[in-house]
Amino acid sequence: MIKGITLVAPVASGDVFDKLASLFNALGFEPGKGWTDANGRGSSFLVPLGNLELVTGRAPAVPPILIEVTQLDAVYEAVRQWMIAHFRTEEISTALCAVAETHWKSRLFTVLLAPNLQLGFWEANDPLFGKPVAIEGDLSAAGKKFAIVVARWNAVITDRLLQGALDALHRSGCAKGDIQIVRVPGAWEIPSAARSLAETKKFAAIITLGVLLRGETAHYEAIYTEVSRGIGQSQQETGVPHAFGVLTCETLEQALDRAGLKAGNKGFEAGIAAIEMASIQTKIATVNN
Ligand code: DLZ
Repeated sequence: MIKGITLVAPVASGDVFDKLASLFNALGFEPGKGWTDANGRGSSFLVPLGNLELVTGRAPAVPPILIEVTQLDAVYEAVRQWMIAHFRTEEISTALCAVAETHWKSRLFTVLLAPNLQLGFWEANDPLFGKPVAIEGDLSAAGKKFAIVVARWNAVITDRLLQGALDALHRSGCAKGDIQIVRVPGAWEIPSAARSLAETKKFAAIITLGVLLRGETAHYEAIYTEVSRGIGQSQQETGVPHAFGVLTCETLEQALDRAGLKAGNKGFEAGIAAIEMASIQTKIATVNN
């Protein structure tokens, strides 16, 4: 199955290589694995979407590496500032082209960062073009407060879920001081703590994390039903989004797989869901009738 696409861009010298890595980090690219061996180095930068575009006939006059962004003017300014720090003034005027309209309903600017390494940054004039109009949540957690309720029972797994949820919040811009973690004895106690937190109205969303193991939990079905009902009810009655990260598994191994081994980290997924729902709530609240 296809997993992703990698464009390999040779860079002439180690010095330029380091400078470019600093620029891409500053622009907010997520760092990939990278490598070093006796013959060279590689730095990789991850983006949320890849797009392999085959072209026939006259190729459009754009660099082979095109980076789609939001807030093109802010990206232009960030690149310009970076170039002021790393290039001579006369070099900048030829390497960095101004933002201009394209013939494909978008705006674009190009920058020649090194010989054979020209990038184009672009933004569609209508980002919703071709998409049904819908309210969608942003994945930015900056400036919002989140609460995490995590059960101590099966802590070897819930600790991993907690790390996943924190990873999601931090990577999305949430400040450390804006996260309130509450540890409760077991899954049974999650709903009441979640509700108390939600009722304070201080949090944009609540993330609930726990693990119920069928083989080891007496009245498993009854407990699970109550926990999920309680979390759902708290969400509905307080209007504060609650992300559901309570695992229900047959075995410990299955739970470990869902806490960062073979099947992703459900804590991370709950964190992302909370961030998205917090944003959706804000947008819905500002919809004009
Ligand atoms: C008692 C119990 C059992 C048997 N199993 C679990 C479990 O698998 N996961 C979990 O989070 N908690 C479990 N608990 C603890 C209860 O959730 C609760 O904390 C205690 O019954 C005290 O009210």
